[in-house]
Amino acid sequence: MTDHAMLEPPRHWAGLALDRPLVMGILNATPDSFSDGGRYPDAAAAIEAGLAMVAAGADIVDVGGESTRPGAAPVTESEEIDRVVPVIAGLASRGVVVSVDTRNAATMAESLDAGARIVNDVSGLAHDPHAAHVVAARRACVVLMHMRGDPPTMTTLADYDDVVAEVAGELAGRRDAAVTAGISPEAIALDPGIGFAKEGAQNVALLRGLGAITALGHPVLIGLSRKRFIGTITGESVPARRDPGSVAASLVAAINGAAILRVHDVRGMAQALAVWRALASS
Ligand code: HH2
Repeated sequence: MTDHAMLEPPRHWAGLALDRPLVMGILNATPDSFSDGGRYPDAAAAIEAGLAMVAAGADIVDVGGESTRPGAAPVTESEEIDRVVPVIAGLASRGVVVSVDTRNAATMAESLDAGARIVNDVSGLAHDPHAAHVVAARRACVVLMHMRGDPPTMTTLADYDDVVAEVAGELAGRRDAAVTAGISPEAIALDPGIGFAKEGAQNVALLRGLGAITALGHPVLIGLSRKRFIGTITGESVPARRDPGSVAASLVAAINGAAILRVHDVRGMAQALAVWRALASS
């Protein structure tokens, strides 16, 4: 880790300049995501929603077809492909930078062929043995997220002596595996996986200790939007009402070095970042 601590922060990722934090809008083409499942009746409605996110300030639209909340119903790869590929094709053909939120190699391949530029894998390319090859062969960018186990088992695996050091070490291991599989280091972003095999205080420790992850030399993505720990802090039990707290926590993550913020409330996040940058530079 000492070597990586000396790396310069990356300046570009996925063709986007990293001179300011990027906003990634969440577009769940799922019937059962924890806060916004079942919102779009068809691909056309989801494409409209993605374009509205770009108009509101999204730099990237993250399209997902499988909910990763604990207890979510599993989907087959072909169902997942049917959900995401028409949406990705529609957005990419209009010039939108699209990421696909999937753990499955076949979905990655079809999505990249439909115009997605980024694979966002909550398993850090560990779930599907073919995934790293698909990303490497297509020279795609990838977000490697930290998780332990899988969504059904992860809540039992939040056992850490030093959550910041262990998550940084395990992420470095996923990064090394990706590079060994032929993925360029410049294509890789890292994500500590807020809420995935982490309990409330562990999420807070990771956001405070983000420097240990940015020191690995890759752009860091933070996805905390509407998650349970925001509910614990604010007392808000309805996920869709947690946007103000989510924007505040994401802004703190940006101040602590996060390069990409994955949020539902794109307009609120873009405004918060614009105000912070204007005040910080005056
Ligand atoms: N969180 C979720 C899904 N994908 N990807 C990254 N890189 N980081 C995250 O923190 C992350 C993620 C879970 O949130 P959401 O997509 O809103 O819900 P669901 O999994 O129920 O679709």
